[in-house]
Amino acid sequence: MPLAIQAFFVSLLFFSSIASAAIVEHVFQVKNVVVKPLCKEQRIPTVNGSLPGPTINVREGDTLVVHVINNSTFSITIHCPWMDGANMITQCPIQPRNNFTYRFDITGQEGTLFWHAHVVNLRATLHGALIIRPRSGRPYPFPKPYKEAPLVFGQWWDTDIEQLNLRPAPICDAYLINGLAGDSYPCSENRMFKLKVIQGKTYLLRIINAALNTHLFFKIADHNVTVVSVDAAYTTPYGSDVMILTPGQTVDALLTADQPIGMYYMSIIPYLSASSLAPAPPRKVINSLIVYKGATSTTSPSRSLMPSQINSVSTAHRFSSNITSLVGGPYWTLVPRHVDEKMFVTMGLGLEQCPSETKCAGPSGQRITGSLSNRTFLMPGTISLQEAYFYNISGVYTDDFPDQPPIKFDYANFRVHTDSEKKMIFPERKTSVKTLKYNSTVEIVVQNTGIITTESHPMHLHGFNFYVLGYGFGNYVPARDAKKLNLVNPQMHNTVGVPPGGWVALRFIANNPGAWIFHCHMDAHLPYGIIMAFIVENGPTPETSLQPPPSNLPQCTHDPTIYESPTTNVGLSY
Ligand SMILES: [Cu+2]
Repeated sequence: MPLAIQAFFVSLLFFSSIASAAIVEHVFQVKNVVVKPLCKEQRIPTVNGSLPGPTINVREGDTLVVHVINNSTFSITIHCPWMDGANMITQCPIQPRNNFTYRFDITGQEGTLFWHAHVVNLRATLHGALIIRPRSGRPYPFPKPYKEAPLVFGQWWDTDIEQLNLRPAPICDAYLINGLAGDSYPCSENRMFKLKVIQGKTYLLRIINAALNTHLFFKIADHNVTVVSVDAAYTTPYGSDVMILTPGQTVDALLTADQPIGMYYMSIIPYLSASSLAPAPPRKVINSLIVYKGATSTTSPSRSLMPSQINSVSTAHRFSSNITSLVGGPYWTLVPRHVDEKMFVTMGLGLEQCPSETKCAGPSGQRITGSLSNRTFLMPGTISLQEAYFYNISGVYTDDFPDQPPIKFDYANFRVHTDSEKKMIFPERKTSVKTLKYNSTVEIVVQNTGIITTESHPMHLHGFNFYVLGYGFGNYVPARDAKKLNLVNPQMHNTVGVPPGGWVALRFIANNPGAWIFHCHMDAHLPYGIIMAFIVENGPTPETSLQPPPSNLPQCTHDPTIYESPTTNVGLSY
């Protein structure tokens, strides 16, 4: 069975009528090639034969055109109202031997994003950097770096990619930095990414966590970095010796080569916040290298002391909660004070009945699932959500996603005392959406539950950036926590890690008409259904209304086996 690949570009934010500075055109040939990051050769799908895939360089104001030619055995899609690439949300995937051209106006955003195939197995190898620089003549809001370097973190399974369509995904075999496993793994000791630097110069690292399922700490031996942008939104310069990136997050940071001439490890290590549910990969440090000009290779590189399991949660929280937006910087906007829609959404794992004659790996022999406000999202089967909305086709979804979970309980310290609490373990399976008026301000408090286990879930919203007004541990208590929210300089994100057993408060303006999903960016959790969708109604003008789909929008094949689980679909995402 061919797998459906979905290429989608995360969060195309604001569509404006400003004339484009340039048209940047790329051809993405999706084709299978043989690679050998560890000891065995593996055949993997790639874009243009490289892992990671090609870096796209644009300037703010440009139009990006990506011709996707699907020469693989997989089906594909990419993302913009009709090009969001969210499989079965805005379109059906591009089938093998078919093509589709995506067009995006890159406006109102600068920094680093990444394009990727959107579902479990294919994003593993189909991803790359999307770098948006200021339009010509406009400086960065920080000192100009001497050079720039993308650092793309990936996760590697030393197996046939088609074997990865499993639920849940097996433990990975390695992590890669710019496609290389480095000296922590067999057969790859001498293949390590090396960044050559000149003492005294400053470099802009464009760091992307393209791993499917793992938050990663990143640290450079003996060097501090200054974070200047997260998720392509400028930050107040923030000095740190360590950073955390959830799957899907990006960080731009300045590194000054201010140490004695030598070699220094740049390392990542997984941050595993779940308390014991799934077997964890061995905690191993994965290395790349900074090599100063003039360094001799006879001395061994300096190592970083990576966060240990014990202090990981506090280290991750310190980094995430200290990032603030660059007030008055490019594209900075005031936080809207008036809120039209207030939502309190519980998020976490749950169970569903194990089908008869099947063995399920979850607690009590059941199958693990997940939910938002006790609803497990059921992907539409035969037509995308956006087409169902646009053509007014009934029976595809219900417009009843609730503003509150069905009951109040001790969310973070879940224990079953009552029958209704027991029901919280077995969420309802439904394709339900919340409809928003154009330009309404939405506040969402996402509350992590302790059902099954607490874990940091990186929640990602398509179509919008959101302000992160606050993070906390335990239950969100409005009377106590609402007044502590940061309405002055909250950082904008498209992906945010909800602390294990804690909460985040988000706000966004629904100014992009269409169907948009809000989901956990750990691909292993997509089939769990930790997803919901918004439908943003049209605004008052044609420019603020959802346009008809392009005539060549890929159609569904009506082969339900392709769509029954989002794990079979991948998106190129930015
Ligand atoms: Cu998750």
